[in-house]
Amino acid sequence: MNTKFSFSAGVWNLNRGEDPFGPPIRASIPFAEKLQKLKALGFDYVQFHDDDAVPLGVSPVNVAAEAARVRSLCEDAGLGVEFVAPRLWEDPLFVDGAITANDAAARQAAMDRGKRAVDIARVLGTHRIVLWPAREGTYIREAKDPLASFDRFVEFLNCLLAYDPDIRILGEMKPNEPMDLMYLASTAHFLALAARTAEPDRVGTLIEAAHSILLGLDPSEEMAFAIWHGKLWGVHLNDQDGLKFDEDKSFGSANLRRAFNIVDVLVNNDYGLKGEVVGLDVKAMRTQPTDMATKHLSNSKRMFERLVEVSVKLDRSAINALRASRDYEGLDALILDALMGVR
Ligand code: 3MF
Ligand code: MG
Repeated sequence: MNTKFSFSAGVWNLNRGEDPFGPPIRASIPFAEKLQKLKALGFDYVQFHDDDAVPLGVSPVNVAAEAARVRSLCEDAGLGVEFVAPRLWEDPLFVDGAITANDAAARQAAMDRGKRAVDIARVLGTHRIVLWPAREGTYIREAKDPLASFDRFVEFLNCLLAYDPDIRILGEMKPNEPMDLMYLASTAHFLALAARTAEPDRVGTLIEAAHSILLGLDPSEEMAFAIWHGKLWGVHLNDQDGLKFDEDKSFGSANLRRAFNIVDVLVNNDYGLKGEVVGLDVKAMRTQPTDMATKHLSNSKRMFERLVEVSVKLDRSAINALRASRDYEGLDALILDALMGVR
């Protein structure tokens, strides 16, 4: 049982509140100030997209120096870097996807971009490369050849694995948005594909709660399956109110019991003991003004910590007895009482 956790968040989790239907409504927070805010909230690590750390305009010869500057800013703030994620969805060249694009030039650009992310990660001091394959799917089923797409995924992963023998790749799978039909919609799909790469032991997963929910799955079950494979190397905790757009609500905000089950599976399976971090991928509500737009992070972290306490206090022998007697109504009441602070 592990009850000591490290926390992280992405620099994008302190954003200006823009959404697909409206512009930014908060002032942008300078980078160094974001780091200070995260530290003050009790975070230990920060997460980056490649271009959050080193903007694309920086010429290749200066990438390492710029990444080193960012690393010292993080160190000065007392934060480590959890991971770097190549942003393979914004460049107009990636309009049809990057890894699975039909255009060979786009696929080549994706590999170059992936290597650049690895270069940056090396300087920032992390081995973790997170891959959210945002546009690797289709709007209409007939647009791409699925089998060729799976081959292209393997080719992309093998390319990065060969480029740096120390990196680990963490697939962060999501079933839809921005694409209608996403390839490798679930963690299980990605793990099955990982087994076909040149080095399966270096390919694992980061599971985002909202993504599992969008898939119609319970996040704690997906996490348990990845843990069973020894491949839950990261999490993005948040919440999601049903099958809508990707809401990234504060952890526990929509469904406390579902949040509890996530915490319980992490606590009881030693998540964190090998350096795994509790990442929070949460967005402040668009209504929050700048000075109040950190509560989504503090609330999520506090909810996680309170649910750890609930998990630790649970009477496991009572649970085992209820399981043995198949009294699942009794078990249901025990869990709800624990969440209400009654027992
Ligand atoms: C999308 C996400 C992303 C990823 C991030 C790192 C912007 O639903 O969750 O957040 O977490 O790109 O891979
Ligand atoms: Mg995420």
